[in-house]
Amino acid sequence: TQRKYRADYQPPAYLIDDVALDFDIRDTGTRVRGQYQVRRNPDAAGAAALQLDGRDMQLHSVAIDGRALGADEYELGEHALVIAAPPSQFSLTIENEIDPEHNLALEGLYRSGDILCTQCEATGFSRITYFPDRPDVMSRYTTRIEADADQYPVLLANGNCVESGDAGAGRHYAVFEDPFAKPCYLFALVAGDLGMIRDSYTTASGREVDLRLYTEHGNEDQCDHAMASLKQAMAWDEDTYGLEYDLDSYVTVAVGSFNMGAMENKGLNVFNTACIFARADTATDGDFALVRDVVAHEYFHNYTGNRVTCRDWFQLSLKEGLTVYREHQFAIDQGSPGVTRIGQVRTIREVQFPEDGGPRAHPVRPESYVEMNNFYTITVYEKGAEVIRMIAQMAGRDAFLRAVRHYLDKHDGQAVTIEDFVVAMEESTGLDLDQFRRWYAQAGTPRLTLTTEFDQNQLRVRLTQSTPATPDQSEKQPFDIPVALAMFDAQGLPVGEPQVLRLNQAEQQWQFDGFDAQPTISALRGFTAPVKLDYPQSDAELARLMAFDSDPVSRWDAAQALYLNTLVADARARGADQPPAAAPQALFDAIESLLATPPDDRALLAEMLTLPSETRIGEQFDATDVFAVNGARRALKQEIARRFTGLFETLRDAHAASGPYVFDVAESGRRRVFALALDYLAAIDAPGIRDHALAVYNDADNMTDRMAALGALRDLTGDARTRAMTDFAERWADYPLVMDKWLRLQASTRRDDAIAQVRALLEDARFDFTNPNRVRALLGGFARGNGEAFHHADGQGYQLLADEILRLDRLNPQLAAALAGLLAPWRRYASPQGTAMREQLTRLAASDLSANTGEIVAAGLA
Ligand code: DPP
Ligand code: ZN
Repeated sequence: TQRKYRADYQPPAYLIDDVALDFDIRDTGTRVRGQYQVRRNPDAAGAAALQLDGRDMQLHSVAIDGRALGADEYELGEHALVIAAPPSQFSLTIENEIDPEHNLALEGLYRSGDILCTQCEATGFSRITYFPDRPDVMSRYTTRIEADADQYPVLLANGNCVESGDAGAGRHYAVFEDPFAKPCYLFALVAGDLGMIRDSYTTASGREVDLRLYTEHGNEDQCDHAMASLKQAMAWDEDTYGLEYDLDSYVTVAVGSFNMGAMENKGLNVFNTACIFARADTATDGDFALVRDVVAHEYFHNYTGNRVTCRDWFQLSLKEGLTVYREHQFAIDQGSPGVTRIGQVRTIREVQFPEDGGPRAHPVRPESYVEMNNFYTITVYEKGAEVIRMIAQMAGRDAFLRAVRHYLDKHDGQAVTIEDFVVAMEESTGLDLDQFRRWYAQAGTPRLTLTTEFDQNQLRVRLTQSTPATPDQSEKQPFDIPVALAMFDAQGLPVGEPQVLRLNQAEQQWQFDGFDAQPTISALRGFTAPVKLDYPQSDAELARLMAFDSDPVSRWDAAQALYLNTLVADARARGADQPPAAAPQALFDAIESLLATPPDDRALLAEMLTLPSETRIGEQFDATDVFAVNGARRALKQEIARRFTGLFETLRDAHAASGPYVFDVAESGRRRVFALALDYLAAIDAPGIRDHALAVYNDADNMTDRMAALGALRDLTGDARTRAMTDFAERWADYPLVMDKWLRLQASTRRDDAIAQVRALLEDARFDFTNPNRVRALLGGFARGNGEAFHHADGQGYQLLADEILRLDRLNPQLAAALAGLLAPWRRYASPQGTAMREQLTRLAASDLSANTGEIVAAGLA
């Protein structure tokens, strides 16, 4: 495998206008016959060889215009079939055989339970047949599927079913035509014995769209929320962007084994069941929101991704950044905008910033890769969405929506680049995005400092920026950064209008006049840019913003800063073996007044009372001392719980369920406060909390409250925990996704023998190494959710993870590589942890690794 560079892009030498695929599905293997109408690309210069990508399959024949080629007329390698000098226009026929039954990589055609399904993005199509597996070759597809009628009563492919019938010998067939030209990564095929729910949607212009959602029989009653979400998303895209669905049917299939969350194949989405199933008793509020947002995300891809797609994979953020942004706005419009935005900000800070500050830092538009699957990252997706959000903020809402329409109209049916998108934005909005483009090109999180001077009724605000070096980029140019700012007086009343400062040099200064007294500044309000802001504010100022700031994100952020001041000081003291640093009275006063006059939005209250995560605290250090950080966080949580025990009990009782489960903003906010109160009380093992939590567990009519109870009991010893956990495992034994919650809880339980516990679960019949959801629940739950065991000083947690990465890499390299990413940022950890992590990376590097995992390990060791 070779490293590919963005700068090396060449247009395809040949284009394929029409593709006819024929799948003959048998127990012993699937035969694929592809017929392609090929022509020389008039825009391509240079060599005229036709390169067809393909791997892990058996080639039967190659024919040009009906004439079979001899083995000396093409070159067959491990990853490609090359025809040196074909005619300038011809019909190419390829016959080959694949083995979906043994495809555990979950790319190409594979089996998930009773279902045969495909996953082609990024380059899975070349595991189905020989084809130019690149998104800038767009073709119209006709797909014929033939299979056993009993085993596979349902046959599906992209587009409209134009023919179906009996194929003799107990077999049947169906033919599909997709009228839209598409890249092969959007191809999909499904065959199985499936249950279905059905609905319909009438578009703004009055067209009727048939909506179907398939899943294995018996799960239909977990699909209603996904279907309702799809209709919400369709309406939202019409109302917001004026975009109407363009086919007669929209089909979704949920499968249990899937590497990603979901896939936006044209007209035939394939989803991980984890992003479809949601029933009150099996799914939490968080699951309901996830399903809603992923369903919307894949739907939004129909325009931003499918109608206008990427020229090459370096441009992935063209479709993902924009679609995540659209998904974010959709989620915000579903209610509780502030809290929804807080969740987005948390993801950037807790997941994207660590990536951007670690060995895998890369620009939103990467310059090179070995394995594309390693670049479906939080940077390409979420930072990419923040970049779009900055453009939208600079343009203003209506101008931005118009600009997106201009982009889609201009490039409809094309495979384009991020540069094309930015040009379209400039053309339509009139913005000058010349310097702004650096957000796509430079990796790393800009660090801003803000300082003020107040003198004679005049305020001077000084901002500086600098961006640390990242792999392959030592020098950084200044970014163009919108920094929103508001000011408040001592009573918390706004002074003047909120401003958006545009910081585009290394250092800039602004002057504001006419103050009676020095105002309190609320900076980077709403998180207007994905940057770290260093602006030391006094506890009193933070408490004031926490109480009065009109922006909920800023109120929450002020609370976070107040907590962080204490937590960082305490972690620093603990790391240096000094006595713990105590929290200031201002912090407890702020909590007290928050509890006395809580915001109407209950979810905001819960957010404001939640301490920054260990990751966020760790981010404040060059090298994290995990135990000092965990110790500081636990101590502050317990101190808050001790001081406010009575108030938390009141809060809990006032927020207990009083009727049947409903998923909406008010009710899920109430449940969050309830769970938070339980969690604080459990942190000090408050009298009666165990029995109370067990009663909540037993009486709940929904999974959100059940998980709140289990979460509270998780680290407590004794009978209540055992009874609840045992009941849970019995009750949900037949629900794999619910059992993932159980695996995750077990793996994240703080106990001395946590590692032995995880090793035992790896052998448990309820675990399945070939299923990515199980692996993420158990190993992800352990490595991300059980810091003290994973980072145990003896290094056994790292060794366990490395053992499993090696085992998994032979089955599912994509998933193994994702797990290896947990060891790669070893430099971010103080020793002995950092050194022990590196040892496991070195051990991995000495093994025979897949290209996927090899790339991650090499980056970690570089
Ligand atoms: N399925 C993934 C997503 O929608 C990759 N396209 O983001
Ligand atoms: Zn996407």
